[in-house]
Amino acid sequence: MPEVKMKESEAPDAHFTVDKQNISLWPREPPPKPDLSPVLRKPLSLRVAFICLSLVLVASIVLQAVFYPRLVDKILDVKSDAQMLRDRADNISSLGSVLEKDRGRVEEAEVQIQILNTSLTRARSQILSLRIIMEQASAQISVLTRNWEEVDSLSSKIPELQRDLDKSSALNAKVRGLQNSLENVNKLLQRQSDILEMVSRGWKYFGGNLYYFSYTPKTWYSAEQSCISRDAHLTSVTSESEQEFLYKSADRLPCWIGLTKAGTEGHWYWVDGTLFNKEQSKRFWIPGEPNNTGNNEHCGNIRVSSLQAWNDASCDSKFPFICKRPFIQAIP
Ligand SMILES: [Ca+2]
Repeated sequence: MPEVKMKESEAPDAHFTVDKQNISLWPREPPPKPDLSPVLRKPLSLRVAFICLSLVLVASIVLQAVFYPRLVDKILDVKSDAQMLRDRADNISSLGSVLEKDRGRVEEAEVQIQILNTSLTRARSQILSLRIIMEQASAQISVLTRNWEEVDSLSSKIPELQRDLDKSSALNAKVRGLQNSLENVNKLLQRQSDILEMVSRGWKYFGGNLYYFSYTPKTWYSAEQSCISRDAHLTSVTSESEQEFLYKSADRLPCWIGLTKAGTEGHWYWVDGTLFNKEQSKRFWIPGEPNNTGNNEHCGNIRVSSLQAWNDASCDSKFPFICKRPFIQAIP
């Protein structure tokens, strides 16, 4: 220690000199710093370190004292926040399931929306169709309205038209009556014309039938063929007046008529299809006939000029013959 004091006392004082134009400050070299020994520096650094540690300790204690309650509060807050976050996480997971359900509902809603869109499209097309129909109906209503106006104007003329119509109806009735009369007259004229035309060709008219008297002798079968070629058959006889007409027209000549039993077992019949009435026909046979001479008399003729005129004869015999066909007026 005395050496240190001595060295501090031996340090030169500062002197300031002015030498002519030079100003100098001396000693020019700075005094050497005291060289503290490690022995002295070490305790000081320890104390400083100790003091620093103490200060840090005190500071930490103070800080703990000051901030501990706040820290505890913060921890509690953090815990409550964590609990809140956990609750929210639970809520989020429950929300996830809810969202999953909602997604299904949303998909169903989307399907229903598509169906609704399809329905709307159809409805829109139907509306368009209805609009077209409405326009057409409107046009038709316009036409009907114009027609109705015309009808309304014509309705005022109905009474006058009704009077004219009554007059014309009466006239029409008279005209129809005259037309019917004229038609009947025309039919009669046509009938007479047809009959006259047939008569001019050698036919005779009686009782609604036409008769053709052929005076060329033929066998019964050839006579029938000749009648068929005239669109007729050998005549049938169904009444006394017809019988009388025939025997008188035959002028006492024996003539074949359409009576035969050929092809049957003794049953007479008319070749033109008329039903043969055996009982009513008995009055037309010559007494004693039919006698079937030689078992070969299978055809009938008018032999005498009398109501009792029929005789059975051999079909191969040749006689004049009488054809008959119903008179059917030609349709004009
Ligand atoms: Ca006979």
